Amino acid sequence: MNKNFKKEEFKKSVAENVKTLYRKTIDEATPQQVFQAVSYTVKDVIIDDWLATQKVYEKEDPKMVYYMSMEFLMGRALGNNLINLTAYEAVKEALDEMGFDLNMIEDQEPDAALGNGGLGRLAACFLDSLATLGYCAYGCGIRYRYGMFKQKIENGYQIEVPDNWLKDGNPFELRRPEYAKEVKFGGYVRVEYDEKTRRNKFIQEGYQSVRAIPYDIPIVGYNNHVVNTLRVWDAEAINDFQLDSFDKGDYQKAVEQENLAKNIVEVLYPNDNHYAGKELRLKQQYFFISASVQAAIEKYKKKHTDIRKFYEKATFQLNDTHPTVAIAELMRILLDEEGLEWDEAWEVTTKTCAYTNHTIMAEALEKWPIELFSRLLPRIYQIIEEINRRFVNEIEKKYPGNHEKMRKMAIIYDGQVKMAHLAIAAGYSVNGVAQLHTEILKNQELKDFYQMMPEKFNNKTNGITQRRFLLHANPLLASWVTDHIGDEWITDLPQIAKMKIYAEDKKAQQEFMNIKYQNKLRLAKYIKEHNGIDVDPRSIFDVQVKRLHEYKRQLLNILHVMYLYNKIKDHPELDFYPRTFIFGAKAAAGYKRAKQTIKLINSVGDVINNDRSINGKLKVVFIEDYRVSNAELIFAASDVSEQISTASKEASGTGNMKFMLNGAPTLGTMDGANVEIVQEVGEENAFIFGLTADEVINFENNGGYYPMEYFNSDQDIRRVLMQLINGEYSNGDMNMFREIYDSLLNTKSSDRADTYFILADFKSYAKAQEEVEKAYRDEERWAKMAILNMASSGKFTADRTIKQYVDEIWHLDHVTVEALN
Ligand code: 26M
Repeated sequence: MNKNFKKEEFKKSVAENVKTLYRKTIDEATPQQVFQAVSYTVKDVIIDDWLATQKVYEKEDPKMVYYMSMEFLMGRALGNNLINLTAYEAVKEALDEMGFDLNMIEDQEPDAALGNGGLGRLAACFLDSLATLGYCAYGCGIRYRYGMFKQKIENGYQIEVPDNWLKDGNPFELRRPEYAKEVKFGGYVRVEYDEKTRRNKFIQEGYQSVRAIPYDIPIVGYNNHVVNTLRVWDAEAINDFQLDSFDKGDYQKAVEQENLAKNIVEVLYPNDNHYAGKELRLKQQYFFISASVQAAIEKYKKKHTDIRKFYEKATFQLNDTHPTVAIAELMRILLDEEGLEWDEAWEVTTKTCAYTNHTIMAEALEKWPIELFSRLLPRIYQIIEEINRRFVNEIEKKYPGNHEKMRKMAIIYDGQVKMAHLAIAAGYSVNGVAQLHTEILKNQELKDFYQMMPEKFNNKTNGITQRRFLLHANPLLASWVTDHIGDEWITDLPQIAKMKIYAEDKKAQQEFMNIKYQNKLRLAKYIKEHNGIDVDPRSIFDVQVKRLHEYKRQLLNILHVMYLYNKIKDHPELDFYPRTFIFGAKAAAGYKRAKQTIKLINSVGDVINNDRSINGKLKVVFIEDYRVSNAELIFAASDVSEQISTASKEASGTGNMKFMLNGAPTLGTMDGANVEIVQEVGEENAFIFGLTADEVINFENNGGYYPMEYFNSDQDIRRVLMQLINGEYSNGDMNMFREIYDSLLNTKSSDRADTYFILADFKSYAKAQEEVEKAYRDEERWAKMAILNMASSGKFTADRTIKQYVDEIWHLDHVTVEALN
């Protein structure tokens, strides 16, 4: 418990804040106002540690990592900050005494949803681990005015509602206008010979520019006084409207710059694993990268004179290719502003930048048309051309006369700038995010690059923070674990293995199942409030929550629900164990098939949930607006973790780890980190089915997959598919789900039907689901499995992942911070 939290002082400070912020007494304040007041009080405490941390960094000058990411899916800050300050219980008590419930106050905070899904949430978990482990780290990102859209379900369809998350202000952020940077777009490059240096000078002219203003958000380490910084950039116009400007050209330009600034940070692109090639997206990328790289160089130069050693004190981790323009921006500053020679600048850059790959989905690869790229970033484009020229020379040297290699590996080819190729050519490290994924990168997707530069490639299996996803999300289970093995698991998750000895202990099994039941009641209440659906907390909570994507196969799940429903209707006498299928998923706004799948899930739910004849044995719930804050409730209450992607397609997955930590066995394919989960917990404690990655890749490369054969030869499959087009779930509308049906069977387009092997895996999935039911009926067996899952989750802490990044890639210095007083 944090000793800086004196209850009486805390209460006084909250009351004081309500007064100065809202001119109200505490009993007149709305819950939102109390949230704000409490947050400002907490921020006060954080600020002292934040200052102390910066002092230590000043003095010790450790090597630091800049984690560059278009996305940071932070979720709520208040509860997490209290947890990491070890002040949660004290504040809960203090608020109780004031007549407020901390949970209710936490619920006033909007999620900071500056991310889509896995990639953005991973960045958030990494920041938590970096601070907790005592490493100097900056998150660099964009302060989107609107984050991930809020999802409403109307008539079964997804409606996107803007996420105005800043409307009541963000109490934890700090605006830092004194560190503003200018970022330039467009215009042209004038080359001028400089007699003095005997070098060409490159001068960008006729450009538009915006002012990047940083906002700093504190990242509190767990119980160690370390507070790091997430720096997100806002955009402002440089020449605030000159109303007296009679120069028409100037006036026009002022308006344009105003608009540029306003548009750049307006909204997060809500695409997940899909690249659309939008100009504004490239503007966003260069905007925050240019500002971040300028700031990093400026910070280095405060203490150091030799820019050629920049990489000794700083490293840039590029979260996928989205921030890859950092490579060229660093080159630009080193060449044009610091006056280095090409080779010197290249050495610094290639020792500074490292790249993480998060996907093998072809449609996610960023390839910018050179017309767009060179128009928006003329100097950056020149630099990339030169990087490409030299890289192509390297390829030619290594593979003389092999035009094929050049064609496949060049950074600029076919009129496009290929960002992954740039990241690999210039990065000193290329990592995948789970063992299987890294092997696929090395042997399939990035084979040519691996053969040429094998030393760059490495794996860093993802992880999650147990502070948010167990300690905060599941207080009952967290206390139970602490009561048995002490609290060291909070910063040393592998210690949770000590719980293995309780897996067969009857009393412990009952306690575990009871905690799960309490959490299921909590979720059932949420579902009742939000969906109006009654769910039976004694039924199996079978949960699939993640972005909606065809490769994740929510469709396989709902088709199986349709199959079960048929079975129950045909055989009412069957002893069917009650199940609640819970879905949560946002579809990218323009992703038609994904949106149809949401409609299908809701339509199936409507029919099944309202069929009195099945006695509530089957329920289907679609949780609206799945996001970090309700995810915390959901993981804690889950019995079964659905991780059913087409093998080879899910790079890692991290939700799988959150379920495991909360004692939900995996029902899944041998994909991504599922493979390692099974390694840790044992096959007998997971439900594995489906094609392997090798089998999928083999079909993809050599053909031979014919989904129609399953349709022809399997009555159950045929019946379910026919129900997509016979109006069964659409009030007689035979067209509503026709496209889904076609996608599984018809090869109208050039694509193979059933791209994601749903029919191939259907029967083995159904079989695995039967195994789940059988296991669940045996309560002792189930409790044992669940406890073993939780107790085997030690590997999947982001603390381990970050240690590996530090030891094998970044080589950061460790710091410790003492409390100020
Ligand atoms: C690209 C272009 C334009 C707009 C948006 C994008 C884009 C945004 C997010 C592309 C991909 C994005 O995220 C991909 C992602 O979340 N990948 C997931 O990363 C996780 C963390 O490594 C893995 O666990 C998941 O398996 C992987 O799907």
